[in-house]
Parts: sequence; C-alpha cells; structure tokens
Amino acid sequence: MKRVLSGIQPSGQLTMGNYIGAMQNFVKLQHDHECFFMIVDLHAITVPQDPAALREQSEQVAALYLAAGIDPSKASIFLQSHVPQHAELGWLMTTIANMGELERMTQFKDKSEGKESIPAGLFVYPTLMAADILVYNAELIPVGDDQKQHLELTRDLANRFNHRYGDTFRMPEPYTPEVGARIMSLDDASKKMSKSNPNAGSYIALLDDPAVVRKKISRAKTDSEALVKFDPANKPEISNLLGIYSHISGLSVAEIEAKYEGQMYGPFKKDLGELVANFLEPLQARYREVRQSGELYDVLKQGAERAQEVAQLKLDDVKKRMGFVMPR
Ligand code: AQP
Repeated sequence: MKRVLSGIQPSGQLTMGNYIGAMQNFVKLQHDHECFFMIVDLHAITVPQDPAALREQSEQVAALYLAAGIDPSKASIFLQSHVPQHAELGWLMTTIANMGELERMTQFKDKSEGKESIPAGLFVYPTLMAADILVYNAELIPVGDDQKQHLELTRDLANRFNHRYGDTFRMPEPYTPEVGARIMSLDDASKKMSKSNPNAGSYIALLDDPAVVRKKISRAKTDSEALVKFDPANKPEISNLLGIYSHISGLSVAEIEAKYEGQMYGPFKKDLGELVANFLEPLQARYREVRQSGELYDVLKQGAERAQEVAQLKLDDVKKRMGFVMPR
C-alpha cells in the first residue's frame, strides 16, 4: 500500500477538468492506497483571493470531495492551513532551494507574466509544494502534466537535503494514470480548462446549474467541418468534447465516433449536454446534503488530526538534523 498525496486549490469554481484530471483518480486510488487529499488554501493565496470567496470555495472543494465519492474513512481529507507543519517545512525548504531553479519554473513565469508587482509567495510556491509532499513521505503524487516540473524540483530538493543532512526524505514519483486526461477550454482548445479563467463560458463548473451546462456545451467552439472525429492536432475542439464524452459515458472514442457518423455537431453537442447535466445532478444533490448536514467540519477535523500526526514526525526529524534545539 503506497502513500498518496494530492490537492486542489480553492481558487475558483471546480471544473470538469479538475474532476476528470484529479478527483476521479482520487476516488479510485483510495481503495488500495493510503491517501491524503488536501484543499490547498495556502497555495490559493499565492494570487490575490477575496477572503469571503476563499472561505466559501474551500468549503465547496471539501464538500465536492465527499460528493464525488472520496470516503473519509479511507482517505484523510483536510485543509492545508489546518496542518501548520506544511508552512513550517515550507520555510525550511526555501533555505534549500536556489533562486535560479525557482525562476525556471514555467508556472511562475506564466502566472507572473505582465504583472507589475509579483507576490513573493508565487515565487516560493514550489518549496511549499515540496514540503506538502515530503512531510508525508508520500510516494505517489497524482499530478497533471503542468505540475511535473514542480515534482521534479521536489525530488531535487529532497536529494539535496538528504545529501547535506543524511537520508531523510523518500523520493516521490508522479502518478499520471492515463493519456488524454487534460481537458481544454470550451472557447480555446489550446488552453486547459481552468477554474480561474475570467470567462465562465470557458469551463463547466461542477456546481453549474444543468441548464447552464447544456447552454455552455451548445456554445462550445467547434470547427466548420461538421465531422465528429478525434483528431487533436487538426480538430482540437471536437476532440476535447469527445474526450469529455468518453470520460463521462465510459464509451470509447471510437464507439462515440461511430454513434455520430454522418451527423452534424448539433445532435452530438445536445447529447453531450444531457450526459454532463445528468452526471452532475446526483453529484450536486450529494453536495447539497453534505453542506446541509454539517458533517464537513468533523471530516476536516479528523483529517487534519491524522495528517498532523504523520507530518509532525517528519518535521521533528528534519529539525533535529538541521540543528534546531528541540523542546524538552
Ligand atoms: N483542465 C484540466 N484537465 C485535467 N486536469 C486538470 N486539473 C486542473 N485543470 C485540469 C488538475 O486538477 C488538480 C488540481 O489543480 P489545482 O487546483 O491545484 O490547480 P490547477 O492545476 O492550476 O487547476 P486550475 O483549475 O487551472 O486552477 P487555477 O485556475 O486556480 O490555476 C491538478 O491535479 C490538476 O492537474
């Protein structure tokens, strides 16, 4: 049984991209791994967040974890800010990292591009992410392609620390379960579907009203060829919609292509709208139950207690090795 760690930022409304690329895998992994699934609120504030929105979105992500099927008796679910060991080890890791390697991170370059004033937190984000992983001795890290560079840096920092202070950290491995799990924007298939995109028409939010979902899919950008065919290089928009269809229906792309052979995009989009709306309805019903029941706070408390227990052991080990006086 391997230890798995992952998280989602409460930086907006969770999307179908977050579901297909992350949450769906969390649900699968919990059955035969020791899982820690966080709501990474400390990461979310590396770009400005409205306090009331951050609070609401953090509770939403936690409730959506439960609604999607993460079982708190199998996996620890917690808020990153409830486990202070993350921030403490995060600080220690900033003393291990170099400016140059942080400057090379493409996410930092993308998120800071064109900004007059760049928050220092955005720059040191990867050292906190390294701490998130290393503080649990996590072995498998489910991440999208975009996070692989940060994981590589985590491994470099772990190696450097081990070399300097003795064998302390386990090397984490990326877990990328299947090809094609990158869901793209509905209005621009060259960008990934993203919850912080200011255009709400570019993503399907897990909490979107079913009527809104149908409308967003009917308005999704497509080419003018009117041929339902999976061809990401030449037909990225329809290929993206086919990917969503396949993930939600469980049908293969070939089966879906055959189903819509000789038809225009209209019927395909209409069926996809129905499919996604029907998929989201029960998830949203469970979500509302979770929010009303108040069970969330117990789940988060239990999850944080378990996480703190594990994380404190590693943090103590790290601090002793670095030469801190330990309390007696
Ligand atoms: N479009 C996507 N397709 C597949 N997987 C995706 N993920 C995000 N978008 C897609 C996966 O969701 C997990 C959590 O992501 P995150 O919230 O930590 O940050 P992110 O990857 O930057 O996601 P967003 O939605 O784009 O957030 P913002 O807009 O706030 O930056 C990760 O496992 C990610 O791979």
